[in-house]
Amino acid sequence: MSQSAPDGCPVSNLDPFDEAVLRDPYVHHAELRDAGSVVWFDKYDLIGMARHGDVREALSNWETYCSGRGVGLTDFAKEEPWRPPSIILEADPPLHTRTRGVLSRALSAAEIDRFSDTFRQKADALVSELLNRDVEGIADIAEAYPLSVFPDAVGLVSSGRENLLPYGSMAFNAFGPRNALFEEAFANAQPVAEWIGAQCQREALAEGCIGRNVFLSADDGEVSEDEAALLVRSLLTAGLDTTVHGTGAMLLAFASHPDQWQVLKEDPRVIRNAFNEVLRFYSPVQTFMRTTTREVNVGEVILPEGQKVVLFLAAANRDPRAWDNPDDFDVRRRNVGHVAFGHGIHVCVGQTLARMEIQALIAALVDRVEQIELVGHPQWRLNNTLRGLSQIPIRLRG
Ligand code: OVM
Repeated sequence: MSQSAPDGCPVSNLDPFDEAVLRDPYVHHAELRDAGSVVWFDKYDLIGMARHGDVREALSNWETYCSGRGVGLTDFAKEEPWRPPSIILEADPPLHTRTRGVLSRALSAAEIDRFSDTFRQKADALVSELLNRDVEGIADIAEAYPLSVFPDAVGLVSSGRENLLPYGSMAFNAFGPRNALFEEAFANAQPVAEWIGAQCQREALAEGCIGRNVFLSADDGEVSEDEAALLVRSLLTAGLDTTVHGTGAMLLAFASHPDQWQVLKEDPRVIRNAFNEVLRFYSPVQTFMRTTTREVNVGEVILPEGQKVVLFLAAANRDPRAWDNPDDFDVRRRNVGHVAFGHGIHVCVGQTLARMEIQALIAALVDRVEQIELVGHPQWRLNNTLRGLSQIPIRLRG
């Protein structure tokens, strides 16, 4: 575009948001890792990092790699964001420290535990209903199950919940360039964003639920009423498409690795590690970006201040420098250190809820299902940030 690569920096002509790349990223991720610690994307004046060690370092060093200028391609210091910035995701300390504290409390293990029995009951009921039938794994499970538990846990009204997935799709596409995927996601943006905005108000949320409880921090004076509403917006943005993609990835992983399903059947204590392996292996959130706050040396290359850096979480999670046989899906492997939930001060604040949801579903499946059988071809659903399926025809063989 206009800038040029920093001295000594390998250059890539790849468009990481090209549909062919999003569909089949692995060969490109390997090339990026092998090119060096950093790579320059000519098309976007963008630096990329794909090695596990470098991605972890950038995620750890929030003072140098900030989030307040946005965690997508748009530099909030230079261009208008598509919506008022998130005050947790797209913020740095000290603001982030305050808002993170509020959502940490609303999403603490003690709060989330209250939903544990309900999640398991919903999962058991769904599995019973679908057992030994041909099912469309994404619509019937990966979307249906999170939609049956998450909106209730947040405290949303019933009508209009169909806006949640389109809004998540908008938000995650908006981290990328203004390409066809972005345009498609935003084709009907206004009514979707309007509904979301209305559900973020205190009065819209059921008493005692996670969303409403965010406003307890407004009562305490920790955040303003408007800030509490923005934090509920974060829950609604980040809480559903992610678990849908995580659930879809779980189905794909076990449908294509039946031996690994047998490991779970034999020892359900492996479920937690297995879900981490699903996340490492598929990385539903493929990338997040940062912006440098100062000049910084990465190996031999000097990045200037104000440089956008895309962190390839998915590439880090399969970096052979960090993992033995990274392309093997192995539910027993030691997978701590994967960056599918990020790392550092911005590491997913909702992961306890996400884990409880999906592990309850896996446990229900392990109880009743001998094999998750693939009975047709999975179809990818492309998004500038998320990688997942639109369809996976399966049979839950009991
Ligand atoms: C937010 C948020 C947080 C995490 C992920 C995300 C769209 C959004 O605070 O709105 O993805």
